[in-house]
Amino acid sequence: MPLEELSRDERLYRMRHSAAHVMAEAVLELFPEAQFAIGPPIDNGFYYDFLLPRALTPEDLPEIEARMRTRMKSNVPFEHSEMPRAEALRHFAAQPFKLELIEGIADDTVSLYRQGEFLDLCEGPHVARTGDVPPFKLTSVAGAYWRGDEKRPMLQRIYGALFESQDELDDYLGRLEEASRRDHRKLGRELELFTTNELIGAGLPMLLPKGATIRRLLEEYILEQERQAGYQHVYTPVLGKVELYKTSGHWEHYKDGMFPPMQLEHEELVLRPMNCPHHILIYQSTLHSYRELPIRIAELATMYRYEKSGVVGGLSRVRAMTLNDAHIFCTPGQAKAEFAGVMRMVERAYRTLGITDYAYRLSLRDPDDHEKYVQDDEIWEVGERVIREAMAELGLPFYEAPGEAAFYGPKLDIQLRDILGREETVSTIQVDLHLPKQFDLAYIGEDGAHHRPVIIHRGVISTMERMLSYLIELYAGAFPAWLAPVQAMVIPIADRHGDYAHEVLGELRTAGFRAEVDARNDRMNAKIRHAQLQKVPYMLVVGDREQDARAVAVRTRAGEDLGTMPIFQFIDRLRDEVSTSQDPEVAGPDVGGRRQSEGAG
Ligand code: TSB
Ligand code: ZN
Repeated sequence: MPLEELSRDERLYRMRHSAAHVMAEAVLELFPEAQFAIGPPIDNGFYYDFLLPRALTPEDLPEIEARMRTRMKSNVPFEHSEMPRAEALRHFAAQPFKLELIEGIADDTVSLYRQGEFLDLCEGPHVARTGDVPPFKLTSVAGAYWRGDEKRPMLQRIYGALFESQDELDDYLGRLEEASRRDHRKLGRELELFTTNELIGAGLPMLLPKGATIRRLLEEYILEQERQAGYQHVYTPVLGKVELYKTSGHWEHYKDGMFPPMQLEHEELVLRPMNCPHHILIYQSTLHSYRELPIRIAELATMYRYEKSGVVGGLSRVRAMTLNDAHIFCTPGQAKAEFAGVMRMVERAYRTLGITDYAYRLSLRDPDDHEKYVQDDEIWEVGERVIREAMAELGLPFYEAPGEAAFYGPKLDIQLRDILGREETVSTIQVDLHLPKQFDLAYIGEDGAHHRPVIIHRGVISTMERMLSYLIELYAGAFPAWLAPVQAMVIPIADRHGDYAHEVLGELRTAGFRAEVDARNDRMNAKIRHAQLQKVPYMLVVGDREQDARAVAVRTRAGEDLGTMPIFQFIDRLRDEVSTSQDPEVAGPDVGGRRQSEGAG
């Protein structure tokens, strides 16, 4: 079928897939001893995995690209053929990955595609000729395990971007560049927010003082929101006996996500992968009447998950994490209203944090996956109904994702999108009828009999780690004043202004602000530049005139000159800005220069 008659997605699929083949041909030309694995089309482009005699550097990419362009100019056809298995095994004798793929094919013949001299194992489809491949660019190289299995060889994956028009490609490459400018791992280093150490291990980052300040502010914010909404905060240990997780079902359904147990005298302990069992046992420690419900047990709770080493990195996916967690124990009749209450807290938090690009996802079980999900149709049906009805009443749109539920029940996940449109689950609200059964939970109803409560699990601002990573990228490190680790940098013009600079610092700190003095022996302009690079919202320059007038000359990190003002006036201004950002509802839109949002789904 001619390309024009296909849908855009089908065209791009063929073009990207074809580009991957051409790339494999070019790489094999450059490294005749290379072993090649698989090369599918993906969102925005394509990749191919190789085992190469040396590590590629970014400088290799233009060379590979040039060879690809030569192949495309030659405009040879992509030709489909079938080959008997035995012959294919001979043809790919020097290509162990291909041999493994052929072993996995049940048919007597295998499907192949050829362009020029290059033959690849492939089901197709492709474009007609190599000249039909539109504008592309090789963008990066990353490590990837063969078949995603960390016990198998680590290969080098070359990524390419490919679109139908140069404009689309340029637009994407621009966003890619912006994404790397905002990369929280890079900014985390530059702005001294967090660090990692091999001696500690993968997925176990440490927050430096500045990152810790932001985390503390997030924690204070959410704890206060929860207090106002009637949550009760507890502290519970990060360990529990294996029996606890056997009772909850984690042992059966979530073991792959847990650290192995520790044998201790007569006990076997595990690091908890979730906090629910602890909160459940707190609920169960006394008998509750329907009059007390809902009971909302909350904790900034640390938990540990065994995430594969290949997927951890930075702060967004870690092995030790602290969740803004709560478990709401309520009657079945209260579940919908509690769900809606959580949703309102999420929306308010997003407005305060400036988060606008997100979608709602109803995460359902995969009915065929008996290992991952508890088998009890009623649990799933009731939970799902609560979420659907609550979302309908709230008038919020959502999409559905089978196979993304928790093992104990369906979830409403809030999917945040980054600048490249990549989604990540941040907030989550889950309706659970399974754990109440497992722990035989009860409350005394109006009729004096025992009834089973429902549990709503929820994380509003998610794990501190994931939220921090998201916010670093959202703001490209330039946090709004209320979240900035250093809100103002006092810059003395000369040594003789040092004492006054420290007086200003004292005033700011007494007023509750986070400030520093840049007392380094450097020129004023260099210090301003340094504070700008550190993304400090305000720079307060002090010289003779400011000292005499007990004033500060205020500049913003954006380069704006706000003029000279008395110290107390600056303090008032900052106080206003901070309080309006933390309570956007009261302030109304566009106060204090913050970005305001209406959080559309
Ligand atoms: C909400 N038991 C529930 C809780 O009561 C629970 O643990 N749900 S969860 O498994 O979905 O995790 C809650 C949130 O933690 C997720 O929505 C996600 O935003 C965040 N999270 C999960 N795994 C990681 C990880 N490896 N690193 C950072 N954050 C994570
Ligand atoms: Zn939970």
